[in-house]
This record gives sequence, structure tokens and C-alpha cells, in this order.
Amino acid sequence: MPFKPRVFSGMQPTGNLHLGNYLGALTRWVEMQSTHECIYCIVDMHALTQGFDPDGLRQATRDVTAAYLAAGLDAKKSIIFNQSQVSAHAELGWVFNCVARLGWLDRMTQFKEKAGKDREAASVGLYAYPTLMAADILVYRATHVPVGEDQKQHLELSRDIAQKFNNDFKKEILAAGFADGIFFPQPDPVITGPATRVMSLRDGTKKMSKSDPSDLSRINLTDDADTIAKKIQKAKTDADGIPSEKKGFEGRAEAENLVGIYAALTDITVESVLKDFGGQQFSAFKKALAEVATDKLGKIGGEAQRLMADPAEIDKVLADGSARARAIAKPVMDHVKDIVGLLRS
Ligand code: AQP
Repeated sequence: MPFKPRVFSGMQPTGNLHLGNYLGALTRWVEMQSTHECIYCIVDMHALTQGFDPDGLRQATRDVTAAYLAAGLDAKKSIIFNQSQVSAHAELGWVFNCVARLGWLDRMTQFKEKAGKDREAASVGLYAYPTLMAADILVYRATHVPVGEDQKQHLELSRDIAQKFNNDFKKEILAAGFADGIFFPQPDPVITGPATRVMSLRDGTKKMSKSDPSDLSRINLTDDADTIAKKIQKAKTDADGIPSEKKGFEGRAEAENLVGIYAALTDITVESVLKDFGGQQFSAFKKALAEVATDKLGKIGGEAQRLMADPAEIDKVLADGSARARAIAKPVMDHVKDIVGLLRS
């Protein structure tokens, strides 16, 4: 039986959302609201993998919710909630820890990057991050996952986990009444759009990230016009100007990144940007980029600030979303318990 199309995605409340989160994921999330049933999560349990800061986590969870709403997510249309309020995520995450193989997790490049040289000091949670992510998606039997390019490998692991679960428990799944013997869908990554990998403004080889120690490396959704202009002005470039053709980007990651950001924000192709700006110096281009960035992000930042002034209203959105998410996740988790042999009364 084909699965009902359903979208799931999430972001970690580990700091301010930035332009990469916005162009790589959020813009797609907003679009998909008009075509799909959508579930958007603030994955607060994932944030624990990066260290503990209880007050900071509470604040960041509300900030990210405000940014979601300000960017155009509609809490009536979509389900918006924080992960820890739906315990089925953690329950299924544990089952998946027992389905996934160590060898699979050993290959995850994000763990290697985040753990750095001192692997032994990394938390078990950071290592098991992808199995919890698989649970986040599959506890809703979601079919589509809009994410940035960096999440591709984790999505492939989610697909492997779904397939292994379906294979390992085929007999039990059939006995539970699923006639085709398939319980979990294999979720499709939706990695589309002009900016699936936005790079740091200070180093074109590193992705823009919330946890980069340099605030100059990213444009936050809450930055005001002056800050955006300053960060773009200070963005790393090279001595050559804007090329007239794409091949002129060779070995010039920073230049390619800035032009890509301009194209994504104005919804035109990179070729068109090069036609308009080819041959010009970066100083002029950066002014134009600051204008479009301020125009687009200024409204979101302002609206997010307004929403953040009323935390009780944000908590209400999360409570409502959590209740709706629980109503979908609980029966799925009940089936999983029956399938794997966990008694429930
Ligand atoms: N630079 C980026 N370009 C395009 N998409 C990006 N995403 C993140 N950075 C970029 C996408 O945003 C979504 C949410 O990401 P996340 O919060 O779960 O964590 P992350 O991918 O690890 O993002 P950060 O900013 O780098 O956070 P930290 O520093 O806390 O680890 C995902 O869909 C991601 O692809």
C-alpha cells in the first residue's frame, strides 16, 4: 500500500537560525505547506548532543519557533512542536539504536567533523544522533524530508534503518495486518533549490553554521540592517572582480558563494547575476547584496522579535503542535512495540 505523502523536518535550537538554514531548508518548508501535510519540529533533544545549557536551550527553543513562524510557517496548517514533548521520538530512537549497525554510524561524516580530534570525549548522544533523526522522521511514517545538502548522508541512513526494520520483522509486520509486509516508508530527501549549501562568509570551504565561533561567518535571521551590511562588507573575497561566466568561479569558493546567495535571495539564476554584475568589483556587488539581504531578512527578523516578546503565546503554539504530533506518533509507536515484542497494557 503506498504511504500517504507526509513531510517532516526539523532544526536544532543550538543558536540563531541563519541564512543557510533559511535558504537550504526553511524556504522549501514554507512552500511545501501548500502541497503537503507538514510536521516541523524544533529538535531540542538533538541540541543536548552539543552540551548542556538549560536556560539557553529553553530560550533557543522559543527563538527558533519564532523564526519558523516569522519565516512563514503557519501553525494552523502545519504541526509545529518541540521534539521532547513527544516521547515516542526517544522510544523509537532506542529501538533504532538496536536496528542500526555500528559500522553504519562509523561512516557518518558529521560525527567526525563535530567530534573533531578528540573522538573519545564526544558524547554517545552525538554518535547516535542519526538514529534519533531516523526516529523523528519515521515515527510519523513521513515520506518527504526537505533538508540542506549536509543532511543527505543522515537521510540515507534513515532509509537503511527503515529497510532493515521492514526486512527483520517481515513476519511480525504481516501478522500485525500490514498486507504488503512493509511498515516504514523509505523517506525521500528533498534537497532542491538554488542554495542547498550556503558557505561561511569567512571561509568558502566551510558551511555556514550556527556553531561557528565567528558571528561574522553567518547572517542570522535576527540581524538588523546595519549588521547584515557590515557582515557582507567584511565577507572574504579575492582581488579579482565578479566573473562573467560560471567557469570564472574555479578556485574561488567565496566569490561563488556570494553570487549564489544573491541569486537565491532574488530568485534568479546565477547566470543572470553574472550577466548583470560580471566585470564589476566586489565593493559594488556587496552593496547590492546587502540591500537584497536586508530587504528579505529584515522583515523576518522584525517579526521574530515581535513574537519573542510573548513567550506564553509561543509555548501555546508548541503545546498545540505537540498534542497533534502525539496523536500521530502514539499509534505508530504502539505498532512498533507489538512488532518487536514490547508488552504494553
Ligand atoms: N549552510 C547551510 N546551507 C544550507 N542548508 C543548511 N542547513 C544548515 N546549514 C546549512 C540546513 O538547515 C537545517 C537545520 O539544520 P540543523 O539546525 O539541524 O543543524 P545543522 O545542519 O548542523 O546546522 P548548523 O547551522 O550547522 O547547526 P550547528 O552548528 O548547531 O550544527 C537542515 O536541513 C540543514 O541541512
